Amino acid sequence: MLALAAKEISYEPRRLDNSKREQKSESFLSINPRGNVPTLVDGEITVRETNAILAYIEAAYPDTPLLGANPAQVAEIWQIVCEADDRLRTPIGNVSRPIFRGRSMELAAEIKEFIRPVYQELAALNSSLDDRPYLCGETLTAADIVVYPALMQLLRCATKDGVEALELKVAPLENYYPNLAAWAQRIETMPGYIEAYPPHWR
Ligand SMILES: N[C@@H](CCC(=O)N[C@@H](CS)C(=O)NCC(=O)O)C(=O)O
Repeated sequence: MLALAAKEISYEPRRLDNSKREQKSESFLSINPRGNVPTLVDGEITVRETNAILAYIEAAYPDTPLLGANPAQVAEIWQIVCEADDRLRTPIGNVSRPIFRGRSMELAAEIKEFIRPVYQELAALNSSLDDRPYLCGETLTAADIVVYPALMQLLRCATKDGVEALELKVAPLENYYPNLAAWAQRIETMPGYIEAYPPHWR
């Protein structure tokens, strides 16, 4: 949704409530047999997988490029997008899952272990913003679009009631990673941001 907002393409959001198993309903499985989100439906085309969706949007709507305007940019952006999968999205999922399931105290030691490699990535991303407003330069790209929700997921779980005791050392973001905090604010002022932010994340 952030990518569509950045390209100023209108869309109709559909939220599926996983707690009601809506992702596994017959009607959704007929669209995406894996029953996961995000899933994009554009006319006759259906695409699943975040990165495939980003690539499709770029190919179908090339104005306002998000995956680079020259080979060097393409390489830099894809590098961050791919690394974000392994080094941010997966470990942050491991940190947030037990917290969102209310098991933060019971699994405190594991959570602290899972978050360790994330600190290193966040420090590197924070430094990369010393001399640029966005992760790959002067404009928003898919790199920002992939990293931002992962970071929000981490902040949402780090600020959940009762989780302060774990001392996850990420919130408030400006205390730990000031460049990332300023960068997040930049993203949050873009047109279409509010509509793209999932309502159940508020
Ligand atoms: N690699 C996929 C991961 C998709 C994914 O795991 N989505 C989660 C929500 S963030 C989901 O739908 N989980 C429910 C399920 O897989 O049953 C992507 O990037 O799109």
